[in-house]
Amino acid sequence: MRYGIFVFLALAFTFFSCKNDDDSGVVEVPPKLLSEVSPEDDAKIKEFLNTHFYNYEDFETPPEGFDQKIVIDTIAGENADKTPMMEFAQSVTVNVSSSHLGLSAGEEDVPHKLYYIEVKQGGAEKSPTYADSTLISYRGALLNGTLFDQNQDYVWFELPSSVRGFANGVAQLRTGTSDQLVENGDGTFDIANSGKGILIMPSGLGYFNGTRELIPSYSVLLFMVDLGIYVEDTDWDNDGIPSIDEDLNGNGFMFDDNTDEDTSANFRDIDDDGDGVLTRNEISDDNGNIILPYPDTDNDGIPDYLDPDTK
Ligand SMILES: [Ca+2]
Ligand SMILES: [Ca+2]
Ligand SMILES: [Ca+2]
Ligand SMILES: [Ca+2]
Repeated sequence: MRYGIFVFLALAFTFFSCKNDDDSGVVEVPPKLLSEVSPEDDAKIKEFLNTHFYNYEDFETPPEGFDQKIVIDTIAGENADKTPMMEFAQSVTVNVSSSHLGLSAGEEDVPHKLYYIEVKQGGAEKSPTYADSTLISYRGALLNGTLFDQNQDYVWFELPSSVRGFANGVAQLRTGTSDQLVENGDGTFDIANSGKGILIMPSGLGYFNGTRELIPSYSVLLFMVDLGIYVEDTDWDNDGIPSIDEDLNGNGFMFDDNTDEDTSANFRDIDDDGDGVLTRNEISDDNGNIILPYPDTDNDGIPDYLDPDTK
C-alpha cells in the first residue's frame, strides 16, 4: 500500500511562505491574521453550502449500478429545488494558533469552524482520532470546482501530519471494518461498509498563506473522502503510548508537545523525556507488559516517562 501524496507536514508551511527572490524586486507581503481570514472564509463556506447540493438522492435511493461517487453541483435550473448542502452540514470548532502555521504573529487559539457532511456512515463502531493511521481515498477541490488532488485507490494517511481540517474532519466520521475488505486481485480493494463524507475547511485549517500547485494562498479546501479502515490507538513511534495520548495539551495539534524539546515531538519520540531510558521501558514491567496507570516513582504527578528526574 502506498502512502498518500497529500501527507504534508504542517510545519512545512514556513518554507513555502518565506520563499522570496531577492532579485525580483518582489516585496514579501506579511501574512494576514488568522483572526481576519477565519470569518471571511466562514462566509465563503456558508455561501457555498447554501448554493450547492450533492447527490443525496442517489445515496438515499441508489439507482441501478450507482458508483457511490459524491457529485456536487450548483442549485439552479432543473436543480433549483434541491436541498442545499447546508441542511446536511454539521460543524466543529478547531482552535488554531499562528505558531501552528509557522507564522510569527503571536495569535493564540483563533477558532475555526470546520464543516462536514456524513454522506454514508461507515460500519466501524467508533471514529478514528486525529492522531490515527487511516486508509482513505479522496478528491480535493477548491470552491470554484478546481480539482487539486485526488487518489481513487485507498492510501494510508498519517493524520497528525495531514492538514488540520482533514485530520479533524476525518475524526468526525466513521470508517468501514477490515472484515468487509475484499481484494480485487489487481492490487486494489473494496470495503463495502466504508464511510463517505464531505469536508469543507477554512484556509487556517488548510495551507493558509502557503500555496501548493493549483492551490492559491488563503484557499478554502473541500474534500470528498471515502474512509476504508483505521488503526485504533495508532502508536506512531511504537513507544507503548497511543499517539492520541501524546497530544499532552489536548489541542489537536501534535507538533507542539515536545517534552525534552529536541527535534521530535512526543508522538515521534521513543524517549519522550530525553533521559536516556526508552519510554517503553519506563512504562512496562519486567515481562514487557504496560503498567497502568503509568508509573510515577517520585509521586509528583508527572509520570516517569515524561519526568527526566525518574527512570
Ligand atoms: Ca498538542
Ligand atoms: Ca522530543
Ligand atoms: Ca513518544
Ligand atoms: Ca525516558
